[in-house]
Amino acid sequence: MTIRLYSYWRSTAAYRVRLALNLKGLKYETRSISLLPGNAEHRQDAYRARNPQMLVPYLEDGDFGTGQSQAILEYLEEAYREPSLLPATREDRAAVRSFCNSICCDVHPLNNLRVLQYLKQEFGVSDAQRDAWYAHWIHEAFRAAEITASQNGGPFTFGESVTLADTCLVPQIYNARRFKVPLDDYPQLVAIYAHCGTLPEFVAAEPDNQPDAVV
Ligand SMILES: N[C@@H](CCC(=O)N[C@@H](CS)C(=O)NCC(=O)O)C(=O)O
Repeated sequence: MTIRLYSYWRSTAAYRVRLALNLKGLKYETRSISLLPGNAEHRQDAYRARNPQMLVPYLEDGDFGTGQSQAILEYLEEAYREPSLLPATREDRAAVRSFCNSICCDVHPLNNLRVLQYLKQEFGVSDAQRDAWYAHWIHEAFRAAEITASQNGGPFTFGESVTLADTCLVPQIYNARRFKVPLDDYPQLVAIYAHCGTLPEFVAAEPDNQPDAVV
């Protein structure tokens, strides 16, 4: 069965899915969907017919398809169990999912492209105000993430094993760096990011290494 990922190189949500696919050793085809204002392929009929939510990522696995990165990550975890990206006990799995939600539900929706564009277009905020908004929500989440990750000791967010938490954290750090948010207060998160950056599965998922990257 062919696995196909509708993706955009700079999308943090698509980056999470690329990481999970790579960590599970799954081969997949990339279909690039440009989010650039001039193109906005995600808003065009062809893509909308596939994903009415008009967001990337969207995953197809044979005849099955779904959007929403968290649903995709959970689907991959159930469909391709080994290697698992969740811990063995339900308590530990809850902790990983809680961490993932703190990034994917509490930060990303406030900081994604359409929200930042809306702030500018509808409320006329300046670039500096937009960037302050962005940084505020990063700091809110990263303060807590730093505590959790420090308690777990590294090299990954939950200790010795890579989990879904890393597939959510690493793209959000990439994005925070893109927006030049100072990360000095988060040495453990930065160390995890650096460690993950040495692993081929993470390198292959990096935005700059995607077929549609503009670098
Ligand atoms: N909750 C969704 C969020 C997806 C999302 O916001 N994707 C962004 C890119 S990271 C997007 O498609 N943005 C298009 C837009 O904002 O118009 C998920 O986790 O998949």
